[in-house]
Amino acid sequence: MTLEVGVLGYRFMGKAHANALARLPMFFPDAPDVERSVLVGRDEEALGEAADQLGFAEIATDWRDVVDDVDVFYNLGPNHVHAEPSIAALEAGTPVFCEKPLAPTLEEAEEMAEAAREAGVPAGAAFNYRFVPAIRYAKRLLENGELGEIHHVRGRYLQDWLVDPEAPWAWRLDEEMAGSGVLGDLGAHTVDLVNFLVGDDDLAGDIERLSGHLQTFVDERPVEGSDGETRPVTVDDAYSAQLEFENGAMGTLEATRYGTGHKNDHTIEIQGSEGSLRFSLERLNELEVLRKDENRGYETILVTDEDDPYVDHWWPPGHVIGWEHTFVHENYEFLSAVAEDGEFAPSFEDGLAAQRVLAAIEDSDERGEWISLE
Ligand code: SOE
Repeated sequence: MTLEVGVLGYRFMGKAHANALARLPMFFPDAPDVERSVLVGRDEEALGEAADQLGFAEIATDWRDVVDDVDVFYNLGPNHVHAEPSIAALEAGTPVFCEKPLAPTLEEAEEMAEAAREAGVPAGAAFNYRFVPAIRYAKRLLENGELGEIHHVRGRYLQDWLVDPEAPWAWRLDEEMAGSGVLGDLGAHTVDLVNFLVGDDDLAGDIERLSGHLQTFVDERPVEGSDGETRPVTVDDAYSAQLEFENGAMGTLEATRYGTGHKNDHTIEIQGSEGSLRFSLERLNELEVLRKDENRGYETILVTDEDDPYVDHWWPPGHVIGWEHTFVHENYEFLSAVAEDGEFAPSFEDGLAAQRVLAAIEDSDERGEWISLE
């Protein structure tokens, strides 16, 4: 059986997922057969060019003509178009894979998760960093209890594309379209990784309460190609949060688009009673692990062996992989779940769980107090 995939969005994420779909038969021969069937967008000319480049058979300018017609619907559009098409697809019984954050607002994320529950078909949130081999390796160590009782979790995501006050306005800076700024764009990734890595009841458990702080450094930016026109920035440029987990562990999170010199620097650190670990996206083939009893500082583990997660699908041991491979891994898992009518994680429920944390951070910033999550 060949799964016909309809994809909404043909820019950055459209390309990342189209590349993943093209790689699957070559590197994951047990993946279901997939046809890049329809590419959806509004600008017919740009869409036609993108469809040729990304290998799609057809184009459509209205997602309504597509969601019922394909076997799988990918929603890779900007955040404000996540809810309506995804819900329509789910109501038509079509499995949906949606980019993060799940939605611009908590209300929409709740509606999407509800639609997924009712549809009973796979509904995936595309948190690609769960599919880094080193992150899977870290998860295995944590699940095996090798770090012991968890005390500290730190997540930091630094980019710098707004540090120049003249950097142009973009949809990601608009509350209507994006929902939030760096919080939803980068914070969502960190929150999801934290939930994934330590969220089990026998590790740190759920985030129970938090305090958050948001900041916008430049509140107006030039419109690219215009003659001096500007547009307001209506979202956060940076956020930080302090967390308390169910088991009493403490967490600190932050992200910024003003992290001068840092292009895509996502780091996670965890300290438990038996050891510590740290991961940096800039060195994604490595995991640093410190074991208390060995007392020799951090050991750098190259997660590039054939028995490491996903690695045997690629190159011989030691031949490193990169950012785009995480998309191949998540597409493999998601499409396999679709073909086998199985479960996929991160699901819309996981997307909603992250969204609850993001909303609480905003709420805490507005109210100037700690917020409890139910
Ligand atoms: C923003 O610059 C961005 O592209 C995010 O939207 C992605 O989710 C992140 O993986 C890289 O940075």
